[in-house]
Amino acid sequence: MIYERITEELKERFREAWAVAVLTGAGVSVESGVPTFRGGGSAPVWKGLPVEKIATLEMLRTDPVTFWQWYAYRREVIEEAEPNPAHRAIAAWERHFERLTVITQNVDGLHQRAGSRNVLELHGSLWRVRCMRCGLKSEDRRVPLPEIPPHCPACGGLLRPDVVLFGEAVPEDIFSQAVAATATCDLFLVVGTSAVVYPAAALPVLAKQNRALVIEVNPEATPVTEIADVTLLGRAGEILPLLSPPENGTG
Ligand code: BV8
Ligand code: ZN
Repeated sequence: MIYERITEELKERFREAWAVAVLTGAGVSVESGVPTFRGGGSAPVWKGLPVEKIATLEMLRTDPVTFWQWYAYRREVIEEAEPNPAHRAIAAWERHFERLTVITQNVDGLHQRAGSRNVLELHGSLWRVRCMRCGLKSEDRRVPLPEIPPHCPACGGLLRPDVVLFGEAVPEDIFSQAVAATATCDLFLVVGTSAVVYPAAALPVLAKQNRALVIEVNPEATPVTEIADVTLLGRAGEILPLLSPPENGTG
């Protein structure tokens, strides 16, 4: 059901929720200046390559320079980015609801920077790297990187971002926590995702099956729109603050 605006009844139902899960995608970071991946289709993200091509092990192996140029570029953009009102609204909601779980497909760390504490990073983090030879995993916030592609300080092996590339499994423990939060929430928000990437895109369906109230926030319709109870067409940075319960808990 596509709503053009937020009704008092919707705000009431939102406020009354007990356990909330929020699935976010690249759209929640657009107003922080971080580009999305598809813009509705399968837009090229780097040198004419779509994300499905460049965010793969095959690309990392065959052309590590191009692969890492894209990730280095994103690290530079994200380092400059600030959490926007959408990230901050979601962080504030942690104080209002009994339980709130952020399930994000984003690797930018902006939810944590906005103050969210309960964040499940389904696709990993751009700020962690992993050595492909010795497996050493570490936080790496160097911008710019000293070399492209970067190498392991311990063994000199090739580093990769600690993200889930296409064809790789989402970490089992993280995904099972996301499934548990989705299956037990009474309010499921889907914010800023084109909902085409699995297994994340299966979560709104699971929320619906568990009879949660499913609210989508996106300027465009997506596959979730068909199953959502309410789709609020608009930008997350504008809409989420309007949904927020009053901070002082009254009303
Ligand atoms: C796997 C890397 C198997 C990190 C990414 C069925 C079942 C299982 C798998 C598949 C399946 N069918 C196909 C697959 C394969 C594949 C897949 O889903 N392909 C798709 C394209 C069809 N899935 C996988 O490969 C997954 N792995 O299944 O492995 C396996 C299983 C067991 C054991 C071994 C192997 C891995 C998926 C993760 C891939 N990695 N990224 C990184 O560098 O970021 S996914 C990539 O797309 C991004 O990371 C991003 O997280 C993700 C989703 O994109 P969105 O976040 O939705 O962004 P997008 O640009 O698409 O949309 C933005 C939206 O925002 C738009 O709707 C726009 O309207 C909206 N918007 C714009 N402005 C605003 C806004 N919204 C609000 N406010 C605004 N202002
Ligand atoms: Zn190493």
